[in-house]
Amino acid sequence: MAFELAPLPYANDALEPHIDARTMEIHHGKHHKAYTDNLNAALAGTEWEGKSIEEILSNLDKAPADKKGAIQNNGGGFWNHNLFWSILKKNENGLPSGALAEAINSAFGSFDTFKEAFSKAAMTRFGSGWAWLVVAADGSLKVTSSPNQDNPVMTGDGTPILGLDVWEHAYYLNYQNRRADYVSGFFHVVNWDKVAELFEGAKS
Ligand code: MN3
Repeated sequence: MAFELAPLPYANDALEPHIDARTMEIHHGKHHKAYTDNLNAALAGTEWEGKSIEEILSNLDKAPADKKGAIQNNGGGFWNHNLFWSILKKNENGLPSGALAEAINSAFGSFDTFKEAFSKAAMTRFGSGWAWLVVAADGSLKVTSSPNQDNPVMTGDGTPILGLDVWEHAYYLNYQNRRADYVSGFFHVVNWDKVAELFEGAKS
């Protein structure tokens, strides 16, 4: 069973003005679709066909040598964007609440300090990559970043519950070179209820 590109769970313009409709259309319909198609092509005819994406990403060292690069890049791209679409929603300046808010305060001191650390991870990732909030094996929250389409599932650094795509394709139409403005806009479109749900799932 090949991997499938799921439809966006909202309209292309649902995140405007922070993420524009045209960017969403191309990002999902072209970029994410290409990762999905290329992942399927790389897996076709290998013994990895039919494995879950998490199983694939956490066992890349066992991938067929001639396919490893394609599986890593496109498998990461497939997984990362699935997470990304799921945690986006206009939040009207809403903040995390409940157990997630407590865990953020406990790990970072305050929401603002967390936001600063996450924004710094997004800003200092040179070139293309992602910033992450992960639940580490001991249950604690950590901010990290990775290059290209790599992610913490591959490295065993924890379970991502929030991810920000800082590839230029994610913001260039609307923000051009102003990554800082894109990162700042991102905090208006984080679906904290979904992040809280992922947080609960990662702990159990
Ligand atoms: Mn992308």
